Amino acid sequence: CASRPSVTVLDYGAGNVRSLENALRLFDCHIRWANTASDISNASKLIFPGVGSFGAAMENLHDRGFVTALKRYIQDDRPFLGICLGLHTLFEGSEESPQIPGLALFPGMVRRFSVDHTQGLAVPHIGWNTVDVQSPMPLLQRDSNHHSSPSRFYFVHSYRIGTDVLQSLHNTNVATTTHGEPYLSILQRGQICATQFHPEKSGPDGLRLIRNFLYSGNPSSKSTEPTRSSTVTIPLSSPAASKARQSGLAKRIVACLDVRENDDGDLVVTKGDQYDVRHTDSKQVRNLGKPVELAKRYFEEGADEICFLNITSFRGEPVGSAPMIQVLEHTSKEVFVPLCIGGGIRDYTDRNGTHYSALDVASMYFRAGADKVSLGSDAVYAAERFLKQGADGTSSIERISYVYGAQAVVVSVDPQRVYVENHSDTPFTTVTLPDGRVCWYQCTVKGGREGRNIDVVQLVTAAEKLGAGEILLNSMDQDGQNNGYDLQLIDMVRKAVSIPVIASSGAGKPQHFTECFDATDVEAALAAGIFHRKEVSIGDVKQHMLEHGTVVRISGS
Ligand code: 1PR
Repeated sequence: CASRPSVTVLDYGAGNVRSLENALRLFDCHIRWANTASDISNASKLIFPGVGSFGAAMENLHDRGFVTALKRYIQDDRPFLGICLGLHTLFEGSEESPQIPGLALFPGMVRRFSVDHTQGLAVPHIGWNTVDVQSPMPLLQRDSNHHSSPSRFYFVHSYRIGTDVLQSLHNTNVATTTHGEPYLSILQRGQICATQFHPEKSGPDGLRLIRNFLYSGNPSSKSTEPTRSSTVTIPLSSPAASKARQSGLAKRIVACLDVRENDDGDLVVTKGDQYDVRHTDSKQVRNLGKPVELAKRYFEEGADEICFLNITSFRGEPVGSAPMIQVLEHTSKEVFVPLCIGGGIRDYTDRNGTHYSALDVASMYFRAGADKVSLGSDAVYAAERFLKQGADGTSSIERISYVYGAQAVVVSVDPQRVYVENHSDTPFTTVTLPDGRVCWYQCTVKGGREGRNIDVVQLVTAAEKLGAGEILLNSMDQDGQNNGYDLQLIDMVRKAVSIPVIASSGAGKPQHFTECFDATDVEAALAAGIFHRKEVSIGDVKQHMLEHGTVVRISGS
């Protein structure tokens, strides 16, 4: 029908465009995929979702003969939305790939953040941040103005368009975001729009921006407001609430779903107690629900990220019967916040003798809707090799990071405490626990079943050097204990790397989250058991964060 918008998506195959496709389907959009240059020339609206590295994106555009048609389309001021790299490639070039020029439709270079964790500013910049709109921005139009929280969008990048470039942008509307320094987060000149953040992963605020782009020019047929996540109810006038709504990067709350087959062969969400997922009496695998249903509930409750961990994949073939592929495909249809998938991402050969590299496995997950992949055991092996012989470009971390970008690679750490009498009893990095005991943290593989001769600091520093973009820091000792996070472990890791850290294991009540953020300044905190057992909701945690004055994303309000 006439009012049904038609849009062409320029997919160059290096990232997760499934969530963009799913977002477009929400608005009853007619989607075309650009396969030839004429598909671009004939587009009525064009979206360029860019994930991965600048060089890979530009090389792909050249290889497919898209550059001339794309430049012509934009120079003719036709409806265009660039996302993340789709913004960067509009400029002259990027420090990320210095030898490869961009489209040079706007003056200036994209540069790496000049901040680091010593200022409490991890790079990549991952998470939910606000935008400071400097001039009218139809893209951000809201249906009603009663909203109380600033819109927050999901950013995941290490390179940005800084103030040096902003000053040379004429007759262009801009919005900026600050991560230690202000940088360009929305550009709009005529019908050319581009965002540094991922609107397709930014919940209701992001879906609203996509809708505004689709219906720009015929607002009369604009579809309804996108799905609203539940919001916490707290008097907005309270000093704490107004502080928590301040601009800047919010602390992320991640819901984690440990997934495995139970003894009847059904894929269930389970939960370990110090990594033991079987009930003490019945020995049955704990069954706390179905993966897609729980993920949807957590999205609606306001989770900032969903993490699936396929916890027995080290045994069989991680992608053999592809159960997790289907979980991702179904989840990404209705969950519009970042999805991380871990478990079994490594080189392997299936029962027919077909070889899959870790990059092949990761690519299957990205195509199915994952935004990040998490490496556990394989990251330990990669770190052990790195400590022995340095980096040689062959590790799974290096190979996935090169193609999809550091921000797409998470290293999941499964440490167990090893107690010693004195700090001098071991060469590994030790801490003193609140009860006075001294321990170091041994890395394990195979779901905690095998201890390795490497400690957590060695693993996370090697992982960062190999190109990982984030650390998921579990604790076997605290897993499922509900008495709080291992603050000594988390603080030690936070200080050891400059990439974001997600604290995991042990949350029992909302106060444990703010205790962790206050004591360690990590970017995110993860929980599983209290959410699955409905002892605490994500809304409860965010309400407490608001009252505590911790910067938090309140979605949809
Ligand atoms: O080694 O690359 O195949 O990855 C395996 C992945 O599965 C790793 O990320 C590893 O952490 C995870 N895993 C393996 N076995 C288990 C187990 O529980 N038996 N899950 C497991 C580890 C960590 C969190 C957990 C938090 C929060 N679970 O998922 O939920 O501790 O729980 P809580 O809030 O209830 O305390 P590879």
